[in-house]
Amino acid sequence: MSASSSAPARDRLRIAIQKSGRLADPARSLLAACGLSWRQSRDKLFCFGESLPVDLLLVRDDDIPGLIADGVCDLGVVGLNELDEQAKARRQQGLPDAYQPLRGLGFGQCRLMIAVPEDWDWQGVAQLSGKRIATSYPAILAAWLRDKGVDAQVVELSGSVEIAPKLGTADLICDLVSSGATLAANQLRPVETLLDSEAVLAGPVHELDDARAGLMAMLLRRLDGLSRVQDRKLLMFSAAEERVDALARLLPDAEPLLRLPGNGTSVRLQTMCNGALSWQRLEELERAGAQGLMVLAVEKSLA
Ligand code: PRT
Ligand code: ZN
Repeated sequence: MSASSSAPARDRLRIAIQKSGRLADPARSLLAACGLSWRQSRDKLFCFGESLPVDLLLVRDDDIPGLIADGVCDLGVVGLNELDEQAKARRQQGLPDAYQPLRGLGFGQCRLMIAVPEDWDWQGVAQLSGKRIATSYPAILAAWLRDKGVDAQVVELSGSVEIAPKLGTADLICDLVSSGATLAANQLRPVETLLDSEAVLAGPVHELDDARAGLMAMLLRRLDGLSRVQDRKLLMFSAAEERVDALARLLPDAEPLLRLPGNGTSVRLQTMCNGALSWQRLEELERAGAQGLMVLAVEKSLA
């Protein structure tokens, strides 16, 4: 039986995103790139979908997994760190799984790491035994310590974790790191990674069984289309027939060259390339006989 079968059927999809913070703008931009647009409501917590029946709920990131678990929202954009923490906490309480990451979104990258005072002579995880570790991720940390067979004390803090060793409330910390500047500023050194995180689109563990299922499938397909074309470039040029093989050899990382009808003396060619095509590379192709080189960014794709 699906989880939603007891709930009234809904024909609008509801997505929770962060109201403000690191993931707020990229989440909105990504959904807009999927063709969604909204009428902003006055309280700015609920945005009514205009182009499609897909509404947005603007909330704190910590609330997103719970909103999906309760069926208030169907999808959410949230850090894998937050989703994993709440999933593990549910499991530790004996509750069933209620959400899952559906797609990695390629932004909000960071790592959940153990960091120790810089003056420690780091020998390995056994050194954590008997120590107090400050973190906002107690469930992930507890599971990791159990997995490593280390008996340490988890000190749960909701913020300012980096300052805990200086304040004497903990010996070391377990926190998110991106550039590493915050750790360095607090004389801490990252030594172990517990989780590589990024923003994910999270959804329920059970499939929806009303009109929302089609909307969700469409959204996922569009997201996949966007990630497929990310960093892809369409390269177009012309060349004399006898130069084509040499030019193809200069493009080993591209798809096979596609021939289009030319003007008799030359062939028109196109191919998809991954990553940036530098000026240097284009000049090299030109020297090998390519004419009228053109690089076009790919915006959308359906497979
Ligand atoms: O108000 P709300 O509860 O919604 O926001 P929040 O303050 O809880 O979250 P926010 O906006 O700070 O972060 C949202 C998500 O962004 C996190 O859950 C992560 O998935 C992701 N993210 C990516 C980060 C970082 N990078 C990050 N560097 N979240 C936090 N940090 C913090 C980290 O905790 C530490 O204090 O930045 C500091 C370290 O940064 P560096 O660059 O100095 O290493
Ligand atoms: Zn938060």
